[in-house]
Amino acid sequence: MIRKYRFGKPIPTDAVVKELDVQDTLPELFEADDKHIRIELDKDDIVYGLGQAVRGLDKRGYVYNSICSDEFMHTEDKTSLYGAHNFLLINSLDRTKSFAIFIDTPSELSFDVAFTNTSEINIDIKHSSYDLYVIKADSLPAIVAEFRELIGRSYIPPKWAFGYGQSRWSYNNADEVREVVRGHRDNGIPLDMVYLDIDYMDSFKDFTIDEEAFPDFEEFVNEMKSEHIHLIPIIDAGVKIEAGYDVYEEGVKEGYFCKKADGSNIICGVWPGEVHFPDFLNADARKWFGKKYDFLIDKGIDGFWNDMNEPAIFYTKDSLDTALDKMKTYKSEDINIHNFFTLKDMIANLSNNREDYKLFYHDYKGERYSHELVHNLYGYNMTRAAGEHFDSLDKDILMFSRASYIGAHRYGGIWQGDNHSWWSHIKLNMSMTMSLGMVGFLFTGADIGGFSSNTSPQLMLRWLEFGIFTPLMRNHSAIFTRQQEAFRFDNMSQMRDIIRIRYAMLDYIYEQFKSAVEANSLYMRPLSFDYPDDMIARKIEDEILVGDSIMIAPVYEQNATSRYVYLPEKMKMMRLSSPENIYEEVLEKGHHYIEVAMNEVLIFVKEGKDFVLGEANEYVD
Ligand code: MIG
Repeated sequence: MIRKYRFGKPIPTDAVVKELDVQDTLPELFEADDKHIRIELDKDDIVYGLGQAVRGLDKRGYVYNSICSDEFMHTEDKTSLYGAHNFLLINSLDRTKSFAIFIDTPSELSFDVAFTNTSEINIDIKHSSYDLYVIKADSLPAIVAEFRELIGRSYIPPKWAFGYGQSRWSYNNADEVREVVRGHRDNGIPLDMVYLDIDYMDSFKDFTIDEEAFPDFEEFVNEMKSEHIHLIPIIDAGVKIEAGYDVYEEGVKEGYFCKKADGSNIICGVWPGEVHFPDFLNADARKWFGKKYDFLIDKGIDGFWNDMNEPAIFYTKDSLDTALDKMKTYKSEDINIHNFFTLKDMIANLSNNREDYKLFYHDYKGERYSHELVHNLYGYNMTRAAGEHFDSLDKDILMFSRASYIGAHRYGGIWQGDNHSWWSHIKLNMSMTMSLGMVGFLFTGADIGGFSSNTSPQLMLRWLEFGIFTPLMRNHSAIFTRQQEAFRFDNMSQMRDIIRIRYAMLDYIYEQFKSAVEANSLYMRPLSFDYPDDMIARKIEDEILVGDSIMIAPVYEQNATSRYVYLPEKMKMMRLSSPENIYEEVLEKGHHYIEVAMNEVLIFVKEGKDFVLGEANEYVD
């Protein structure tokens, strides 16, 4: 049962797809007003939720901020990442008391989840006005299903998008891409996608191609198709300011860019240099931008990733000008330790400065809103621009994005952003994938091997051993880091065998993913969902149920060759080092300490459930 409460005059978000009557009596344990919600927690309550956020699966014990942020250091002290997913699911020991809440507001809010007070959740809604949904049902899966029904069906990508993808920021030309494809094909490493980062564009302009680096792009797309490779180009939010560039000129002419109070288009700095930001909240601008993807679709492209859409702002022209003027005054001053830091901070604070969100406006549903008030809807509506256009075509197109709000899950997936080549980020990938499913983002995955920092052969291998189960399976790394394509490592043949396991499981993964979408259930979920009365299973965060039949227990510690596994019921353990090398053993319910050699994956099959491996092809289609 879902109950809706309204505080103030909320700005619509289009997150939910169902109209509900507004109630007036809040449930027990709740206190709420325009700016604040307080919920009492029992000492044994587990608090799931928040989709994309740092720390473990149980969010209890920290404070999180819902404000879409270009955050490239996913350390434990961070309070926000790229998405705003205002959903909490309280798992109570007394099953009948479990419930979930969704706070629907496009502006910033903070969740103090038993951080200040150990037995309370305190939520501060910065700009007041919101819809509160309270969802009750008799089990965790039923609560999630009701919520997901409220927010609408999740996006399903084409089947080939469940294959393996290779990406890197700095595939600089067609020959480098060819080398990557050869490296996989020659070594029998399955591959379906190669991603193109901003390097393929002409001067980082959306919907252009660097003709020197990628001569005859259409022909190249075809060549790749003949190798069964889909090229997946990136699209950034900002549009370069450049006379003669059609996207820029049309946007200016039609008034589709975000404006300052004086009516001029705001000028910001991102990769292309100075840009304008399309007003994705404006339905006409959305339609216009969506059609622009045809430039690449007409050349045979059938997948995209949308980036920098929090939006990420390196600087605004105004703030940079002010800083440059201020710099001049420093020239005539003695620099001492105090003004040195003021100077240093002044430059550092130019990037992703929240004050800048007050400087521009959106034309949204017939009203003008300060960006600050609708910030969390920006990335969502960029995904929607693409998704709505793709829906109008008779083609299956892969789409995933960086920034998001609940609702965007109907138009595309998300990847988990700029993680690091750290062991702790395998763990973060595990918990985030489960939390994201709860809020509808079933199609998700992290940069396997880690985006920033240098990966190691072992980290890469272990990460793949988990990554073969995530819906989006993409190896991606940053420019200037160690090359991390599987074929570059001396343990390449082990990586190949692990990736081949993914392909042998492909039908299982695809079918289970689709049925999770249809049933509004979780493709990846914690044990507590299936074993609610098992007090040990309830607290376990590093074993994951994947689809109906299996449970996994990934290794995420350096040099570990064994790990603790709790079995909530008798299961068949499969220990695989390739689709052909499988050792099987039936293990009893209870505590186990299990060996997992560096090149092995553990899969536990539930009793009475089917799990069959198919053939491991080198590509899906
Ligand atoms: O400021 O396009 O998260 O995946 O490789 C960095 C370059 C911009 C951030 C994305 C990352 C991508 C990178 N982008």
